[in-house]
Amino acid sequence: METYSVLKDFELNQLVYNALSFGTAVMLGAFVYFLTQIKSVAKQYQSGVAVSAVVVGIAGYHYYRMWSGWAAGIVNEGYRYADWLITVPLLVIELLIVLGVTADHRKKLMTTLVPATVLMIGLGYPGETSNSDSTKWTFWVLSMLPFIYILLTLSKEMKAAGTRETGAVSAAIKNATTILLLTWLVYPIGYLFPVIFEAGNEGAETARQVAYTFADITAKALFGLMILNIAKARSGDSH
Ligand code: RET
Repeated sequence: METYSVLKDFELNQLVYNALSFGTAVMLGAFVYFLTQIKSVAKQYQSGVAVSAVVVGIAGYHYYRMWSGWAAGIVNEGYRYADWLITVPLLVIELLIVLGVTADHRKKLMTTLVPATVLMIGLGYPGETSNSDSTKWTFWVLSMLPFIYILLTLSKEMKAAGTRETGAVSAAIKNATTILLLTWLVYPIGYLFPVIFEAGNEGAETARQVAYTFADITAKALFGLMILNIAKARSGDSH
């Protein structure tokens, strides 16, 4: 049987293949775990944990498709961007549920933050799939505008929630803030690897795929655990 590989270098091709397989396994494992945890928190935070489960469930499907595509010698960035388009707004929503912002304020935040996430991902896609450095830079700059807005808004809300709360809740919010800010920064950097190194560089392509996979695992599964921590700490307070 003829085999196809995306990258000519066997080791690099295998590294990406393994990373995508690992991503699939972690997302599906996290999906099952979050499902078992929904009932472990107080009622008003259960939807936050449920959203975490939805996020890793959707990601598990997309990682499976990316991994099996890669195995067949095909790269389809559409899966990654479709995944982000659905899961990034959901991550913002799950965060706002457990931060304890008032319903009114949450609604207001969501009407600007959700469109901003859609804009950020939508503007990234044409650059990601282009081979031209100038096109990549143009869409990077455009996508950075909603990105900066989102990060500033979320870190302001998380900081406010961290000082509003005390003890375990405040500590759990601070941990989640650190994870969110650090991992989200990986994306605009990973996107630039093929621009920084010359186009078609296999090392750059490997680094981009591995960076995105690592960031996705952290931003979805590890962040989901942080959300669960906040919800559990809050449930302890109210019981
Ligand atoms: C792109 C394009 C280049 C500029 C920027 C980007 C940002 C992407 C981000 C993605 C976050 C994804 C998450 C997924 C987890 O489920 C689109 C790469 C700023 C921030 C958190």
